[in-house]
Amino acid sequence: MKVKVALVGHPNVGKSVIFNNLTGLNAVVSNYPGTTVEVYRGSVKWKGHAIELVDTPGTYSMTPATQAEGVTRKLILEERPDVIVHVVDATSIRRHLYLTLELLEAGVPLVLAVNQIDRAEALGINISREELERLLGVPVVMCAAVEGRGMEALLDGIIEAYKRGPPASPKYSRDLEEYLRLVEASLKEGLPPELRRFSRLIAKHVVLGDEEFGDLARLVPPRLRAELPKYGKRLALERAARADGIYERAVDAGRAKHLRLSKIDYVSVNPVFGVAVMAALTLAITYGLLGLIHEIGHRIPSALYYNFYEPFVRSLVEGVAPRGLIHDVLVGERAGIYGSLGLLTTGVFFVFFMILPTILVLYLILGVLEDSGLLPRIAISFHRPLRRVGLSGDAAMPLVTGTGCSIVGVLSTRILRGDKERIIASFLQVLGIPCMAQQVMIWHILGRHGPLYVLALYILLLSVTVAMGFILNRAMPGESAVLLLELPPWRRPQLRNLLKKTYARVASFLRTGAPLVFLGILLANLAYYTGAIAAIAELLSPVMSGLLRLPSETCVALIVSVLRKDVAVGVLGRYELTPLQTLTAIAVVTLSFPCVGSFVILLSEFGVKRTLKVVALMLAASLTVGSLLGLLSTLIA
Ligand SMILES: Nc1nc2c(ncn2[C@@H]2O[C@H](COP(=O)(O)OP(=O)(O)OP(=O)(O)O)[C@@H](O)[C@H]2O)c(=O)[nH]1
Ligand SMILES: [Mg+2]
Repeated sequence: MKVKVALVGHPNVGKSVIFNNLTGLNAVVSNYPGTTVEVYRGSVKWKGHAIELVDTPGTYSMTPATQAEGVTRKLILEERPDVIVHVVDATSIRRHLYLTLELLEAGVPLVLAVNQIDRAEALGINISREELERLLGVPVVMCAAVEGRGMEALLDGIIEAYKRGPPASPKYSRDLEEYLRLVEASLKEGLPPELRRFSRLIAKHVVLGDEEFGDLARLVPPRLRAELPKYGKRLALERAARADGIYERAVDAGRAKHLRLSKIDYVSVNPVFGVAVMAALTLAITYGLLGLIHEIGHRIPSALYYNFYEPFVRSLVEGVAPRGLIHDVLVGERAGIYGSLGLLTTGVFFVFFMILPTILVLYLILGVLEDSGLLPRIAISFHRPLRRVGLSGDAAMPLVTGTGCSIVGVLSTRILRGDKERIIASFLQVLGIPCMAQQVMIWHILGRHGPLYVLALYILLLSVTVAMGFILNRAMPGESAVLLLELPPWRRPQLRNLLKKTYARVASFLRTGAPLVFLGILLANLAYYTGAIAAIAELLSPVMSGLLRLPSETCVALIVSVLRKDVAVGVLGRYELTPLQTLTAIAVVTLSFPCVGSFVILLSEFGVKRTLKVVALMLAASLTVGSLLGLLSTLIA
């Protein structure tokens, strides 16, 4: 028998850990709300049943406030799972039971998975499984997913719920139930056939004033419609009271050690001190560590490359094709990383000897930050400054994710409330936050002139990003963002999870990024080989040398930047540029367009029109900054 099961629940409760445990797959797990923003699917065989599991983005209620939450509701309504597993956090179960009731009322077989009982036990919180089962009328399973505890019981619970069929919906007071019945009856005809099964649930959403079903409210006869707000309030209050009642009876947290804020929490959420400490910390992480890792991650791989790899490959290729197109494409016409642009020399060096070792370490560090619970605390202290640019502290997580790769970062903006905040957060990261691979290159190319230039570049990019944020915040209609971030508990990062996550991220770079690196290098190489570069350079010369004060030929970096910005920065290594020119070129490359990967994701998330606006703004920013730096070059010279 095939059983389709959806894992649903608040963010950060452990849905993805359960999903991974059961399916053996690797959905990303992190200790902050909003890790999962897309639906993941997997399957498991259990006692003769083929269970198809769906991991969903965390949602606080069945009335979505964010894109990510919308994904979950859509899944429930449109895919109609056979069983819903509601995963809750045992240490804060009171806050979750409202959603349990909502899910019960959806009329889909339900299992309650009370997860993280290891923490609840440590805190002295006692939860009666039997009492919860009795009060809710659905199977209840206690688990500690990180320890693999309760997974078999969960599978049994799923099968049992499936066999039992839809649970009884909780009954509210008589007149409310009667009102709901009338509203349901008036809507039923107007519902598309596939939604009729959810007519009671949808009636409740109409009563609650859910915008998504606003059109349906018009089907309600005027006499009833006038009472919608009154009964909406009643429904919410009665549901909350019911949830509280269940909690009081099933949970004993009387002698629990309170989940107190630790000292560091006070520091990190303090508006003045917090920002200062956290800003320093953030800068230290991005700047200091990158510099340090550059040293360590660079020396050994470089030695290996120059002493063993390069001579070997070059002699091999020269034995087969001593010169000509094939020779130049594979190992470049000249020796040296930046002179050659060969696929087997420059390409392999960039990907395997330079970017790979560094991002490996950086992703490990990012993983520790994510899993410890530190990052969301940083996010909170950034709430006030971020408000100035139309964002909230919630946007800090997608922005941090964007320092890895903005493809992932833009997707993460789905956890934000409101379109305005989503667009600004996406735009700012494709504009001013270089991806990890590009940062590695920046250290190589600009770092040659000294770390101060790298710092200057970061400050410049930050200023442009902030300025753009100010402008967008003023120019775009929409309310200012509110902070609703939930602080996750402090946790000791688990090595296994760190390694898995890092592996997945690095593998994703190798799968989707690396081929583009090679393509970019090939493109640049052919541009030189065929002489096309001279023609393009002449065409672009008024901008390149006139405005930006760069050798016209560096336009190849701009062209390649459409594919990969790390390669674009790398190509600059070929030229004899002054430090200021290098800085100018990198700033222009960074600011000018999104790379092809980010472009595609912007298109799919925001559509053609808004994406083109983003590109136009980026070009404008890049030309402005480039010309100012060009002017500075002239003044200095
Ligand atoms: N102590 C403990 N930690 C757990 C348990 N289950 C999950 N965690 C931790 O809780 C955090 C969140 O886990 P995820 O699986 O990413 O949570 P999620 O529900 O998928 O969260 P979103 O994707 O944001 O909706 C991670 O740091 C996990 O290691 C558990 O049973 N015990
Ligand atoms: Mg998840």
